[in-house]
Amino acid sequence: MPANLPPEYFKAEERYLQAKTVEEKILATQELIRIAPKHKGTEKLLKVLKRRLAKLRLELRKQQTRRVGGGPSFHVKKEGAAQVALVGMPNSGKSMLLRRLTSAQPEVAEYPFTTREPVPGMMEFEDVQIQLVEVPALIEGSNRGRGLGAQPLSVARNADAIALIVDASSDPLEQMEILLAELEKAGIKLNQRPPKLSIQRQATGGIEVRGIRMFKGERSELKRILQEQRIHNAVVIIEEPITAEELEDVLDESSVYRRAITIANKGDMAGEGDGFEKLQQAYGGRFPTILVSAANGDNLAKLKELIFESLNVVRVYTKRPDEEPARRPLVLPKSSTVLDAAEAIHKEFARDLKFARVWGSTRFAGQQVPRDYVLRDKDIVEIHI
Ligand SMILES: Nc1nc2c(ncn2[C@@H]2O[C@H](COP(=O)(O)OP(=O)(O)OP(=O)(O)O)[C@@H](O)[C@H]2O)c(=O)[nH]1
Ligand SMILES: [Mg+2]
Repeated sequence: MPANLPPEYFKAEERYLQAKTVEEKILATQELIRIAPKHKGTEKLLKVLKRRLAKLRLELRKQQTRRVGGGPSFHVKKEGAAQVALVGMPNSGKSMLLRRLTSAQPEVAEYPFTTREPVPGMMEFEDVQIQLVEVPALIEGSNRGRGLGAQPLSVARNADAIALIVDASSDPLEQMEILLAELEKAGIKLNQRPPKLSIQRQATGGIEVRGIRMFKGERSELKRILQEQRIHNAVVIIEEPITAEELEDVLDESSVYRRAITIANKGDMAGEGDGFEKLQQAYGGRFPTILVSAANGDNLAKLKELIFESLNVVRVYTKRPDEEPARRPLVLPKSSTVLDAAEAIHKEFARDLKFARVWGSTRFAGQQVPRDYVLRDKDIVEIHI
């Protein structure tokens, strides 16, 4: 069967051939996979592309480990409780914000692309440290190598959460649309969650599927997708409706799911009708949005709080019986249990855990709780082994 590839496909292929870095090759290959029509005639092609993508990812991982401690790199080593990428178009004020929120001192200037490499800085929020990284500017077409190329996107992809920065004084809605389109093309999904699905690999027994009714496609297609990922023996549990495409996305890791907020900067210059309201209306439901000014400091305390909230974590102070609680909290994903906290300290702690006492979210101070007790922000937990 002929593949009937659309003209965009050949353009993307050209970009792949021109790509100089592994990151750019990855993005181009992802785009090829997205563009290629999905039918019998393109099955082989898709297989080749996916294999190429897997190889490129491996290469990138190797490069990144090699680069640690080496020369200049786009990969920013994570420090602190989490890494948040500041992503925006040129001149939106990313550097000025970073200077305000951390002790980093990137150059601030009125010409575009002042920042050409990612700049990390540590933000203190109460008793946690959150790493912010200014990502070099995105523009329409970054994904295809325009502007500073696709490397900024790979930095964003690597962060734990994303802050979208727009200039509130010049059509923030349009900037937002461009940013979202670029991130989407790079497979970065914001404030969405991956479909609920679990795959338990087995040594033998072929493929067993539970919840097949929720797969919106042919059974043979499901098999093909699993085989392409070299999954031959597994129990697949589908817990909510999923299409073939979504399944492919989840499996080939081309999609990452990140939490995100919107920071509308230059609030000092934004007048009525400059578009902040429209931005709120269009995207406020999907992204917590805040109007700030890096120049005069407006709303920055609130912003720090919003950044912390965007991480969806809790702080937990562990203690031993008859001792004071730790000064620095453990930072754990929301809905972590006592057992998760014990595990974060040490594997053995988790293994030997008998019970815990909690101060904070419990009805009584120091109440005894079981190991599956869900901890809340600022709980103190005393582990008994
Ligand atoms: N009025 C006003 N100007 C700002 C604010 N934040 C930044 N600027 C100005 O906007 C320009 C760009 O600021 P930068 O912080 O360099 O912007 P950037 O997003 O880092 O730019 P690139 O690194 O080039 O992508 C500078 O002239 C800043 O003085 C703000 O809150 N209010
Ligand atoms: Mg900058």
